[in-house]
Formats: sequence, C-alpha cells, structure tokens
Amino acid sequence: MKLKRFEALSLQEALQAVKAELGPDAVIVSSRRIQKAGGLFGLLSQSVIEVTAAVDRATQTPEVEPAVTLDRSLQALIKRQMPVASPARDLPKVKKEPTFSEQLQVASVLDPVNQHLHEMKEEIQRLRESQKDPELALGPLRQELEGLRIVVGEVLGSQMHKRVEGLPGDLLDDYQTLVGHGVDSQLAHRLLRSVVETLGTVGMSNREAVTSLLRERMEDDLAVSNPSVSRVYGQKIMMLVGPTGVGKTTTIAKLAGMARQQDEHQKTVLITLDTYRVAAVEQLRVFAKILKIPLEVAVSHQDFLQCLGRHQEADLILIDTAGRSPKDQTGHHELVAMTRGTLKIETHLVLAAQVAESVQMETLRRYQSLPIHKVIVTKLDEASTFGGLYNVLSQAGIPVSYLSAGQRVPEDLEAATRKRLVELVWGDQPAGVPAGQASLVEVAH
Ligand SMILES: Nc1nc2c(ncn2[C@@H]2O[C@H](COP(=O)(O)OP(=O)(O)OP(=O)(O)O)[C@@H](O)[C@H]2O)c(=O)[nH]1
Ligand SMILES: [Mg+2]
Repeated sequence: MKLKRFEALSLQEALQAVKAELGPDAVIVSSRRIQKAGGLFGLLSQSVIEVTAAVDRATQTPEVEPAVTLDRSLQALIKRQMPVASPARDLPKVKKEPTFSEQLQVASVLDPVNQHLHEMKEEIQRLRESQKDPELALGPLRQELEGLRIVVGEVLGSQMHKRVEGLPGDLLDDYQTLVGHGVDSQLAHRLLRSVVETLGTVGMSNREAVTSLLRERMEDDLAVSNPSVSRVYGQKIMMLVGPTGVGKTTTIAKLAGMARQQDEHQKTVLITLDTYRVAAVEQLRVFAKILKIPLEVAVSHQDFLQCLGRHQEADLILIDTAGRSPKDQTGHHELVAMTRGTLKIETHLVLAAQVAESVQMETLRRYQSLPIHKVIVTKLDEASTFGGLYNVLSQAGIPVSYLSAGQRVPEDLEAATRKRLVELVWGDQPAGVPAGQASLVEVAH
C-alpha cells in the first residue's frame, strides 16, 4: 500500500495529479482545504486542497474505504438534502465502491460548490463582524445556498443511480427493463444480485444462462394453483369475491363454460349472493340459461346453507358475490361469516390487472379476514405493464388460480402458470388469450 499526499488549487486538479502519479486504481483516503502560507515571509497565504490518496501496488485493489472527505458544512448540506431530493431513494444499497472516474466526476462538480461555501462562510463572518442588518444581506446568500442544495442533490442522485448501474454485464439493461415495467427497484435488484451470485463473473457472459436463471428466480417468487375442476376429485365449491366491477360474474360464467368444455357430464350449479342489485342476478341468469345450468339466489346466510345442502350431488358449485365498496363493513362481515361457517369453500379473490398496485395491496389487506385461498387476475388485456402485479403477487404469496384477458366466455380465461405471469412482466406476449374455438357465449354489455 502506498500513501501519498497531493496539494492543488482545486480538488479536480489534485485528483488529476493523483491519477497521473498513482494510476486509476488509486483511492482517495481524505481531502481537505487548508490555508497555505506563501510569498514574502509567509505573509501571503492561499487556500489549497490537500488530498491523501492510496494505491495497492500488489493487487491494484484498494484496501482502504474510499471516501471524499468534504467540508463539514457541505456534509451537513448533503445530509439535509438526501431525504428531500432522493430520485434514487428506493434504490438498493450496492456495495460497489465508486471508481476513480466517478470520484473525479463528483469532485469536478462538488469542488466549486465546496469553494463557494467557503466564500459564503467568510462572507457570513464578515457580516457578523460588521454592524449592518444581517437580514438584508442574508437573502441573496440563502438563494445561493438553495441553488447549491439543488446541484448537490442532482449530483448525488446521478451517482447513486450509477452505482446500481454498476451491475455487471447486461444486467443493467435487465434492471432498467424490469423497473421500467413497474417491478419494485429493490425486488429487481435482489433478483439480479441472486443471478450474479449463482452464475459468478464467468457465467455472467452467457446471456442465455442469465436470462433463463433470472426468469426462473422470478417464477420462484410466484405461486400458482389451479383447482382441478373435475368429478374425479369430488365436489368443488368456489366462491369469487372482490371489489366492484373486477369481473367476478363474468369469470363465474367462464369457469362454468370451461368446466362444460372439459366434461359435458359434469354437474355445475351457480349460486349468487349478489342480491344487492337486481341487474346482477339477471346478468348471471342469462349465463345460466345459455349454459343450461341451475342458478340459485341466496338472500341470507341460512338460505345459502340450504342451497349448498340441496346440491350435494353437484360436481362444481360456483358462488358469485356482490362487489362491495371498501366502506361497506356490513356486507364484508356477512361474507366473512358465510365463508367461515362452510369450511369446504375455496375463496378466490378477483383482482383486475390494470388497477394500481397500492389499491391491489389495500384490497388484499381488506379481504385477509375471509380468508383468501387463491387469486384470480382479470382484465390483463386492459393493463399495459405487469410489474406492479408481480410486486403484489410475490409479496402476498397467495397462489394465482386463473387469468382472464377479455370478455369472451369462456375462451378468455386460462389456468395461471408462473411462466405466463413472468412473460407478462417482460412484455413477451400480448396479454390477450390466443383465440381458440368459437365462443360458448358472446357477452354483450
Ligand atoms: N377487458 C376485459 N373486461 C372484462 C374482463 N372480465 C370482465 N370484464 C368486463 O368487466 C365488466 C364487469 O364485469 P362483471 O363480471 O360484471 O364484474 P363484477 O366483479 O361481477 O362486478 P360487480 O358484480 O358489480 O361487483 C363487464 O363489462 C365484463 O365484461 C376481462 O378479463 N377483460
Ligand atoms: Mg357481479
């Protein structure tokens, strides 16, 4: 390890000298501004920057934590600045040290700022010593300070971003794509780091291996589970719950149609608890009529239990519920009571893909009391990016059962797969389900 001290009029000049003498692997151990005596009898002093730099000749890698030590007031300024101007606030902490050229870039902006602050401090001192009203002179100084605050914030923001960009190889592109598609930046970074850790530096050059491992890791974060709608597995009771208009009733019709396509002898029964709106019952009645399956309307908990009792021979019972506003506590409590009392019911929470991530998280939180066994995602065709959905699903950990991507009954419903969900995040395929045979029911709303 070689340590050397450099002096120059500006930090930028000092760093150039460090680079010229110690090479690009040098790290800055400290830097400070000092008053240097000079001229006749040392009477003419001037302010210079003293930089201490180190380089490890043997390994060319620094052992010392590199740090650009800044003027105290600038440090305080940066500290205050960080929570305010933090374009990279969500970015993960990456343990990659800044390179020499990065330090140089920061220094080239921060040094004039540092110098400016120094002058401002002297100006304030002069004001204190003078008898003038300090408020009159402080106005312009405050304005200058605000300008500096913005500059420092921008520089720090861009440098922090570069650190994340320091991910090896093509991973920076992957990171940007994922975050651009709405994947949480911390989550994207964790995924990419895990790929780097598994493949190592050598493996990272194999682009195919990187892509496939990254997708595999993303799939690992998701859970899917398709209920086997088949007579072989005994009676299945599925209840669809969720906010208003997310597609519960349409999905019930799709599930009934899908079951019919799979096995025309399967006995399916529809029960609706949605007596909240007259039109809701009529909507399901139309589907039931076309599919030629019975529809029961349950107006109370007692009624509901009787309906279930009457259809013990049915292979599949699909229960539609009313979409409730978040404020409708009574309706929600009724639903909780019904699902708790009947253990066989599998509850599927329906989420619409185009809805904001924060709203979906809130919906999940609200329906936690039911409990929720599966999630159905609808309206994939109306969403443009799926990163937010990926954040929600990976965080919730609830298996996804079905995906719906259109209004056609039943074609626009597919069993969820982790592969498909990850493909959606990357924007590989259009969200719509590929057109199959003719619609069982053409839905007109
Ligand atoms: N684009 C698109 N529209 C859908 C999808 N699923 C349902 N819809 C439409 O969304 C609208 C609302 O669907 P419903 O099935 O009535 O929704 P709901 O959740 O039962 O609504 P409420 O009973 O009022 O809570 C209808 O126009 C459906 O055709 C889908 O996957 N994609
Ligand atoms: Mg409905």
